[in-house]
Amino acid sequence: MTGKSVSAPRVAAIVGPYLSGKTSLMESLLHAAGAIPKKGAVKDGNTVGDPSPEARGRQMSVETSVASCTYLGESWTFLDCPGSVEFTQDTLHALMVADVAVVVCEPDPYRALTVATILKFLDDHSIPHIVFINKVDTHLVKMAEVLEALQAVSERPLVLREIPIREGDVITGYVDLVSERAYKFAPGKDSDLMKLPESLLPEEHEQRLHLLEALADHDDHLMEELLEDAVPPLDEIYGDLKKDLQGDLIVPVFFGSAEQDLGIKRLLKALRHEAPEPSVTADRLNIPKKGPLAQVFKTVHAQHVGKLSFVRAWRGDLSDGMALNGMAVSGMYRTQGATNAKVPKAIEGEIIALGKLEKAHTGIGLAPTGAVELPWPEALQPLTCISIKTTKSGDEVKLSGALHKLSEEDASLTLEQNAETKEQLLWGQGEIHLKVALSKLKGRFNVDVSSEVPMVPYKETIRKAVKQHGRFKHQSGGHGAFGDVHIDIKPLPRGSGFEFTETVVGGSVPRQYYSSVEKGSLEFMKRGPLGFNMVDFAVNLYDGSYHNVDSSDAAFQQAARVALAEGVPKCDPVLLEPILELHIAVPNEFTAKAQRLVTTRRAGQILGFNGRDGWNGWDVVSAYMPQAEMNDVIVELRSLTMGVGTFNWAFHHLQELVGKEAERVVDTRKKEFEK
Ligand SMILES: Nc1nc2c(ncn2[C@@H]2O[C@H](COP(=O)(O)OP(=O)(O)OP(=O)(O)O)[C@@H](O)[C@H]2O)c(=O)[nH]1
Ligand SMILES: [Mg+2]
Repeated sequence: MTGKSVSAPRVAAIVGPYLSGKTSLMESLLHAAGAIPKKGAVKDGNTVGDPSPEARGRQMSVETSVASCTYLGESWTFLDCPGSVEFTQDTLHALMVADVAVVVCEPDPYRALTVATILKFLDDHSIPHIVFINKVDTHLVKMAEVLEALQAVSERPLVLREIPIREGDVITGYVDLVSERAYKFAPGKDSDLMKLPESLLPEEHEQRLHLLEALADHDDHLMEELLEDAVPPLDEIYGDLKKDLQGDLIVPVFFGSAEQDLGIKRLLKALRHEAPEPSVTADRLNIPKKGPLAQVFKTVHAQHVGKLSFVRAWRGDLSDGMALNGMAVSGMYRTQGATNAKVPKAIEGEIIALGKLEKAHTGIGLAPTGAVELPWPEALQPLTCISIKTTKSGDEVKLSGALHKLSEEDASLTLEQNAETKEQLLWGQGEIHLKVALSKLKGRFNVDVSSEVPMVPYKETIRKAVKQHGRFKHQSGGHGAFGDVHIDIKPLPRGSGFEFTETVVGGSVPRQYYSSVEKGSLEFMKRGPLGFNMVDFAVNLYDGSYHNVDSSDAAFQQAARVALAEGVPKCDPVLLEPILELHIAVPNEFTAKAQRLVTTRRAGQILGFNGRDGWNGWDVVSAYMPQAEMNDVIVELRSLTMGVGTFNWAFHHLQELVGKEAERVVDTRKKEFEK
């Protein structure tokens, strides 16, 4: 190929399932481009990606790492994204600002499903992407099977760009299907040209034709050439490859080994020639043309420099000190893994971290003329929670400040002050997600917290009506206290809450004390005879008596409480437990397992199942599930479904809970009050 002009800085997001080798691939790419003299390894904890203690400690990516290099005079930034489904939020954000995604896959057809969710996001957003089948040094790779399995989870056609050359079972090189040249892998270097093995010719012809046909689907001229058996010129093929990747019409497939540095330069070259320019990406995203305009895709509260807003400069250049969204940029940094180097400016296309934009949030467009709203994915719904407390009293303010910062960094991590259980709940995407948050609290903010399984906000109600008399009489020193009421207590249908009425005749209770009786009832409701908030019942005040001097608001409140304390236990009290409605999404080979997950839990009830809207081969199982049974649902669902199953949930109704489980709950509650 000739005549390539120098591109503006481009961004490739490296994505793919958990542990497929993304951090290793970034390391290899940086090394191949000459950005690092020596490669680190994930197991040695010295890669450019994953610089945080949480990532190092777990040998997994827990957030997106940023690093840049120059390859053949062109600037690249790689966003090494976490693969674990619990850290997906960061990955989606990185994809929103990337020109191209490299989807790193395992060379194992049985693992193809684990790529489904990310491919769906790429397809839905028309983000150009390349598949890189990694770890070809380890497996006896059956390329056709891997490709077929991946194709089953991709809406876009996958097209092999190269086929493997093998010695025995080992892949030792590749044949490029465009140039029809054969190369022997040379770790870390450009592969050596070799003679195309005769035995590969039939496969090479077949796969090349397949590639050309995929391109011809979007190029009538090429289609005519193929029909006429004419040989299409290479420039035409390269032009189509570039155009079709940009339009997300095809997904080119490469293979290699991040760890052994095989096929890495090949991948870099494909990126260089075929990945879209930033201005093309900005147009795809309908970013307004007028610059300067940058978009925040990641927020970090760094220990020494304070708040950093990582942005992609979509239009125009940026410089330190400039005003964006009414705030002055204070410090501009180019990030390379753990290090932030101060720079005075950044040019269009670059990824750069901007200091001290205190009011900027992830997703927002920054411009000198003020904030620009740009399309951005919604925060993922939290799936599990823990109840947390500081271990040192006096740390509460520090904790809430730290949590505020952590959820600013990660929209899928949220804090809730639960009014009913009085607990502080930390919500997230899974166990590891929450554990990592706790370790950040300790490591970065020096706040120690203990965590517990959250309480279930049980309620209670009654099943029978009674009439009850309640009297409060007290004589102490001067004037006394007197209140006297007759009330009806009766159950109401589910969801009614509490109702207060009065049918007093003849002024037996003066009007000004009606509200006192109501207040007394509301006070009593906070803790019914079983120990929980009462709901779905009514109190009607129909009679009573008063004393001219001794009656008061307080005395009538007290009388109402006396009446309820005596009356409610006679009304057949019953516990109510919150039931959630779940929609569990799984590939349909796991539908039966998802249904079993529901039915094997106490009071789990299947409502039905349907195809998942817009998701080929997926089902959604709808179910009711007691909140008390929810705690490890996500853990079990993931272990049943290779990690890909997920669900959304909402509170649905309260349901009576009787029998042993109810006794246990009431008993535990009693003990809590005795503490
Ligand atoms: N044999 C072999 N192992 C590899 C290769 N690439 C990565 N690995 C190993 O796979 C494991 C995971 O590698 P990472 O680079 O951390 O994978 P990742 O995709 O970044 O993982 P997450 O970000 O946590 O999803 C490590 O033990 C690597 O040494 C490869 O090409 N060949
Ligand atoms: Mg990683």
